[in-house]
Amino acid sequence: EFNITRPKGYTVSYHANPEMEKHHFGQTHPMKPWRLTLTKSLVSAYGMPFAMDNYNTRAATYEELNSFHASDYLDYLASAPAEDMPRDIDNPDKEVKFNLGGSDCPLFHGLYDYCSMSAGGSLDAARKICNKQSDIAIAWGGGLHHAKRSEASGFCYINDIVVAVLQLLRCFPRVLYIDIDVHHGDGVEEAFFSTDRVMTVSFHKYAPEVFFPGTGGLDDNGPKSEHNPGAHHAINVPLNDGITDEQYEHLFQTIIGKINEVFRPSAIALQCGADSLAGDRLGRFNLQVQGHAACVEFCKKLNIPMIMFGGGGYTPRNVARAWAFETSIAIDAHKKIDPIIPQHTPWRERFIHDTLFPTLEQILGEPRANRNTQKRLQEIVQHVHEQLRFVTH
Ligand code: V1S
Ligand code: CA
Ligand code: ZN
Repeated sequence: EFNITRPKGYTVSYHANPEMEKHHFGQTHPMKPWRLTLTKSLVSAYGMPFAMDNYNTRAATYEELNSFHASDYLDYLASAPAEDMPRDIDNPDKEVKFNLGGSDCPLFHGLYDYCSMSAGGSLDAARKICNKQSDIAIAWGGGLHHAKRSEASGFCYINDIVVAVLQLLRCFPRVLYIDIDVHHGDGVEEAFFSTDRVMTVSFHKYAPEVFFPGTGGLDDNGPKSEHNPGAHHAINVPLNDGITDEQYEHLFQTIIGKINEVFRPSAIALQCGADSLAGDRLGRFNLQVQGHAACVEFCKKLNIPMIMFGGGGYTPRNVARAWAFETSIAIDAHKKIDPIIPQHTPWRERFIHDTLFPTLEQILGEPRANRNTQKRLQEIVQHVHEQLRFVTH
């Protein structure tokens, strides 16, 4: 039934753990780990697992998480009582200090297991890339780019990306981090502020004060202190509401193409947050699955070992569409898969005429007004080119 075969000449690995998907942030919280189940079921319905090495992800160890995170933070995360448990009267300030227990980063049952499994998948992916057992490693359960060394932030508790990139740095001289989540990849940017071995690039909606996390302006390129090798190695692409596929693809290809020439990365870490799609519950862009996926395809064509992480994405069926289609790009099957979603998937029973590429009217809702002028996008490209003049390798 499926004519999906292993790609010729390279290996793709898929890292997931069905246990992760059973965790709940709470009824009204936008982050729904079951979107990972939906993604996996769509990937399987298309027969894609036949074309990849499939690994059941383990939990990262305390020592592995400790490669980036502070011990007192990890200790508290491991022991923190769930929301409905009695509070620890000896530690009233710890939740505040670590930004835990608010509405963005609630303390839920199994939190530590959830975090360590997310990081375990990303770390396994990095190890497969390091020892050349895979050329593209997929970890949709990772991509939690806001977590800091000693602080949870924006639905992220453990920064699996930083942990994975630290692993990549053991085997590769330079790593390029690219972030297409609608939010600024602040945690990853900050973690590598003082090294020239990692260049971070985030495309995001930017409106300080009103849109989370409020950082990532065009001029924020890493601390410009005199002896900081990391200066000019943080690239930010601040965008307005309603950006289209055409504009985004052009911007992405121009900027990433140039960075590839100048920085010459030996590995790529690509955060594929799907909240940059049109119709996302938190996002503001007009990207279609095709436009989002074009970024993945562009990176793949650079022929550099790559990890693909998940991230945000709050309209679960669109998240599954994007990540399943991007998995098909990784295995080079995207030109032959049928856009009509196959029979036998749980969702096909309810949505008989569903396709991978819904038209705006079908599901994504009214497009947003596009607030991105060509003039502004040109200025952004210009500024990035100026930053890259400082980069020599
Ligand atoms: N935008 C947004 C948003 N929505 C929520 C939220 C809504 C309902 C809930 F029950 C709980 C939280 N929080 C936010 C943002 C955080 C966005 C994180 C994005 C994560 C990622 O996609 O980049 C990667 C996985 N938080 C805020 O805007 C902060 C507040 C300032 C306002 C909202 N309240 C709930 C908390 C404080
Ligand atoms: Ca981003
Ligand atoms: Zn996001």
